[in-house]
Amino acid sequence: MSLTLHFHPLSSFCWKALIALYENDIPFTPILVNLADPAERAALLKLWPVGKFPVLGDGARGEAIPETSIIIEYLDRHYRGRTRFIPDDPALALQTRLRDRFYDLYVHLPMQKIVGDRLRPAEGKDPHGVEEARTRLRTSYEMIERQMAGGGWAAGGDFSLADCAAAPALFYGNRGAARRRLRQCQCLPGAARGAAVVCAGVEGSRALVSNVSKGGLMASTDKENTIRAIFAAYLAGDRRRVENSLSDDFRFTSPYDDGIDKPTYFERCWKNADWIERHELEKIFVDGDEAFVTYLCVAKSEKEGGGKRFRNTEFFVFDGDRVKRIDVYFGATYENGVFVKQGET
Ligand SMILES: N[C@@H](CCC(=O)N[C@@H](CS)C(=O)NCC(=O)O)C(=O)O
Repeated sequence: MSLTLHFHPLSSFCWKALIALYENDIPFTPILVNLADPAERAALLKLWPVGKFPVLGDGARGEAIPETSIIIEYLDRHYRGRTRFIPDDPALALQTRLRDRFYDLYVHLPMQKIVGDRLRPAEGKDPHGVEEARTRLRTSYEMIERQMAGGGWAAGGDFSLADCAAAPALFYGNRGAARRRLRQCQCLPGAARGAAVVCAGVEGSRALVSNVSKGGLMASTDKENTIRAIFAAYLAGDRRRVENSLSDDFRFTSPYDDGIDKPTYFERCWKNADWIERHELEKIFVDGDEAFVTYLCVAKSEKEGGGKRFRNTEFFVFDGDRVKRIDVYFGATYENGVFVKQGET
């Protein structure tokens, strides 16, 4: 089998395709596409001139398949596994496709509109479009609340294409149905649960799933999401996204940096993050415009100092949707589980 998935780890539509691949344990090679890189963008446009990911490549059949719903139906047809994404029954199949369209068009896209607008610079915001998206989402959530009142999956009896669409779309939601839906994912046996964990894990966000499923204020979740998005963007080398999340009068303080400004921060601190395996965001406490984050940073084992782990705490101050201050407090360092005293690394 020679499947490739052209994707980006921050793309929620890519999670939809990943859920289907993991759900049925279909082997594939992930190809990370950095749209800021002209060569990588050109390669994606060659596969799908619309320029959206994910795109599934199938070397064995010589095909490139865009659009998540089509990718998942393609997998269901050509790489069938224990879970059927589209039921054989024609009426159920229609219902499944309808729910898939519903989650993509009326939950996922408005959610992206709202989240995307937060990352835009002040002069590029679209309040009218965001208001429309909020209205659309409200209607959709009400429909989901009604539909999910009796439990079950997004299109009825079994996990399907509709659930692959629903999970990333609801991931950012903070409403009853979303919470129930995520809780339900966490209680699943076997493969489908794996799929739900993939949805949460792609961005290293299992904690967010449990926070969302515990409820919490929308405003806190928004700030929390911004913090998570900044960490994920840092790891993905997405400088533009980080820049857009920081206010122009941003200040950064650490044991090495005394209140440095935004340009100095990028000059000094914007390093290649390819030595980092992951940030495990262990705790995020949001209180109004302020937040504390404690995380474990794990280095890639093949890099110099491999396997190194250390824990930092960062204090965030927000100005509206953007971060205007970060203070970093360094924590303990461990190598192979053994405490390493400062000054010895
Ligand atoms: N309808 C498409 C939507 C895909 C989509 O919107 N992908 C986003 C990432 S979540 C994308 O490619 N954004 C890059 C861009 O628009 O330039 C699908 O289901 O695959």
